[in-house]
Amino acid sequence: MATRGDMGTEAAAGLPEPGEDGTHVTFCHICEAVCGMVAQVSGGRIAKLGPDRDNPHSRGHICIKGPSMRDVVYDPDRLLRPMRRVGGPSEFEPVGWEEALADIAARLRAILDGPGSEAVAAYLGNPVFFNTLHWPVVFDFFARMKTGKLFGPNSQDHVSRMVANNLLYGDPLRMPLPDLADCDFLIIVGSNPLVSHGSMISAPRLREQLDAIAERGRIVVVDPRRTETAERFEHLSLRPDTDVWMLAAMVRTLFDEQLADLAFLDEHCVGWRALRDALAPITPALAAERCGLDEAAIVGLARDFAAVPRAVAYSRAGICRGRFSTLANLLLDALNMAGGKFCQPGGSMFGHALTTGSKLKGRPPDRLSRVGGLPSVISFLPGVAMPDELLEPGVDRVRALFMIAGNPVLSAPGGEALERALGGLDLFVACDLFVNESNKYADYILPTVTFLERAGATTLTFGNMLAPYLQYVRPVIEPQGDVRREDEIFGELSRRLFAATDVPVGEEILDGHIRIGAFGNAFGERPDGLTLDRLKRQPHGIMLESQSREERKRVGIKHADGKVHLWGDAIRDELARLHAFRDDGALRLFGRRHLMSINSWMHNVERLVRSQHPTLLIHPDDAAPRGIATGDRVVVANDYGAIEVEAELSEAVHRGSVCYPHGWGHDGGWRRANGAGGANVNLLSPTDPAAVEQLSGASLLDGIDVRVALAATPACPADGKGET
Ligand SMILES: Nc1nc2c(c(=O)[nH]1)N[C@H]1C(S)=C(S)[C@@H](COP(=O)(O)OP(=O)(O)OC[C@H]3O[C@@H](n4cnc5c(=O)[nH]c(N)nc54)[C@H](O)[C@@H]3O)O[C@H]1N2
Ligand SMILES: Nc1nc2c(c(=O)[nH]1)N[C@H]1C(S)=C(S)[C@@H](COP(=O)(O)OP(=O)(O)OC[C@H]3O[C@@H](n4cnc5c(=O)[nH]c(N)nc54)[C@H](O)[C@@H]3O)O[C@H]1N2
Ligand code: SF4
Ligand SMILES: [Mo]
Repeated sequence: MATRGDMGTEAAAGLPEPGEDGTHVTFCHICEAVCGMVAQVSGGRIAKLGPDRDNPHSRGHICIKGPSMRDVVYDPDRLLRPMRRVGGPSEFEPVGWEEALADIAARLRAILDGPGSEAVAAYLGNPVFFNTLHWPVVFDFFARMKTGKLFGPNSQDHVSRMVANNLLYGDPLRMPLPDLADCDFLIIVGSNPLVSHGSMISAPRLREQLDAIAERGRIVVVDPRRTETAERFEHLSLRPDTDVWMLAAMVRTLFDEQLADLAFLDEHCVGWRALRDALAPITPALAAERCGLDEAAIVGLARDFAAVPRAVAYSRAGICRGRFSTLANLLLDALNMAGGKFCQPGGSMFGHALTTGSKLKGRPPDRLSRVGGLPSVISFLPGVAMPDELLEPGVDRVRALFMIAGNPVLSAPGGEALERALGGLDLFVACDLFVNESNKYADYILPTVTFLERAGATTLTFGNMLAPYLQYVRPVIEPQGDVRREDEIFGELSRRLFAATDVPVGEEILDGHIRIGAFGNAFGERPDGLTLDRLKRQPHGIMLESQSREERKRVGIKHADGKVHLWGDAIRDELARLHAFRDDGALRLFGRRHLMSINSWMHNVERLVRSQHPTLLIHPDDAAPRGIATGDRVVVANDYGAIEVEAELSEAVHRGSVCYPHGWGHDGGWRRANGAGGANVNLLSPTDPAAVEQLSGASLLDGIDVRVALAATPACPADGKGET
């Protein structure tokens, strides 16, 4: 088998059954690091969750959120029975599964027989995607219903990166990764891995890897806030949503100063001359003015980058939700290309594919939103289109919605309109662990298992692992109360509505993917290869042998000519739009994450939430003319909304910008979270489909123009949506 090193015995013998007393092996499904954990079970309950030191990938790394999942499992506010809404929002009473499923199936049948499948939509939230063994059943159900309207966090997360991938490599899902193990100079643009634990990179011991790079070379963090990562390494602070200028000027500098690797560009890329010529007007002086940076800093960074052979630029969420995010992501890769850093040791390269060419069955074809004509990307329509899709009259208006593991009222733009829309649906079914700010409008909330009550595999993040690693885990405990797994729920709905006899089985699909993939046994042709059965016999998971860079490049680039495309009409048009854009110098709002938060959930866990206190970070130079001091109540407002929050003066944020975390302002069925304060920052995010990047439909979440002023009367919420 293509495994690396001695990764434990090929036997799961002695491991307890789910719920049995003893030590269980699992991994944390909260973030992309997928850290190995062990669970002590006693009397059928999880007594403790801790690090799995025998996990060959994370080798004992976890953060505080992993063990805190125990508090989620046993949270007194957790839903343990199906709930039916009997009054206004949050007014639920328990109902039996049979009654709930029968009513849902009957009402869905009526909608499908009436307005039809265009009237049915689904919002699939972030945690669904970690449930890799069961999502095939969920997608299969929506495919049977011919649901073309899928929503999710995509447009609030990485959609622009995907559009850039598609332009560059011919496939939205082809993500280049930084080769940290061999890198001597890393530029991080818009990511805070010491807090987020990495995104589009799955590497649980990232901090060690970054420290090692800094030891042998340099790390420069480009960010409007001196983040935890910036603090540890070098920081270059810029005005939010201006990176596109800096990156363009850096690429231009490489060409201008004969630092670009032209032979490399000729070998790997097409269109580089057109890109070079188009970037000529973006001088470092112009970029410096736009970004609030020194010209010398931009030129110096470009020169230093070119001079180090093993160097790479990496970006994440911080440059994905702006006005020019597709172009910014594309230029970041162009910098790697022009520097000759692609497909080189210590440079950027695609990750490993478990299987090549396998498409998620049931994923609907891409389409445009009804209002605004924004595109879906990998089948997901943009968040800004969601309220209109539910509210705007027409035969194809959404009347029935499924929301699984999502909370768009807090996580997406247009929370207020969305609340109105959710309240007016004919049928709204949610699957969640809690009553949250979105599903409190549901007709039914079907309670589901946590990842500790279901089997799982580390396949979501496999393609982004710097060192490929695979693990399958069994449930640690039996499902609590009367909760069910998503595959049970949606398999049952498929049977009731469509008399389905061929509902997919997640483990069979995974086994097939493993077998036909690069590491698999090819159904016996490569007897040493991997099968799901073999994987199961190595409970701590296995490290797989890396494929060569050349092989990954060959498989990774989907353009017919096998080259990276650095030019095209879309890029030309985006550059024209950039040149026409005028920054009026308003205060710009951007976000931050906290180690003890995960998006809009886990705020009900006392030990996580008690030390958190969301504040609006504002630079003293911006606070002084407004008469704002730390602790003051301030109103943050723009044309889209207003929130009242607490101010905190901080020199860590770039002058002319303010920073506030998302996922706060709770008003759901989680009592501790409701009392945690904070406000829903996404009420300030533009909801007009014309106001977002048309190419990707990315929500504008970082770099929003706002006004900030002292609140007129303390404790009098602006627009009724302030902190409690
Ligand atoms: N503790 C914790 N970990 C998490 C999460 C969480 O909520 N909490 N969420 C998980 C999820 S879903 C994701 S997608 C990942 C995201 O992973 P990351 O992208 O690493 O995480 P963020 O903290 O969002 O980092 C974005 C950074 O971009 C900066 N930024 C904002 N605007 C700009 C800009 O215009 N230009 C530049 N250069 N930088 C900008 C912000 O200051 C921030 O430091 O994190 C995951 N991990
Ligand atoms: N302003 C601003 N907004 C942002 C971001 C930002 O940086 N700034 N980040 C965006 C990003 S990157 C993301 S990914 C989104 C996330 O946004 P969403 O995906 O909409 O929501 P989450 O906040 O992750 O909430 C997840 C819900 O799933 C439930 N849940 C947790 N585990 C499970 C499970 O195993 N099964 C089921 N059925 N339910 C479960 C939780 O109780 C919670 O109600 O937020 C986005 N919103
Ligand atoms: S870093 Fe992410 S995967 Fe690891 S324990 Fe923390 S939340 Fe879980
Ligand atoms: Mo995300």
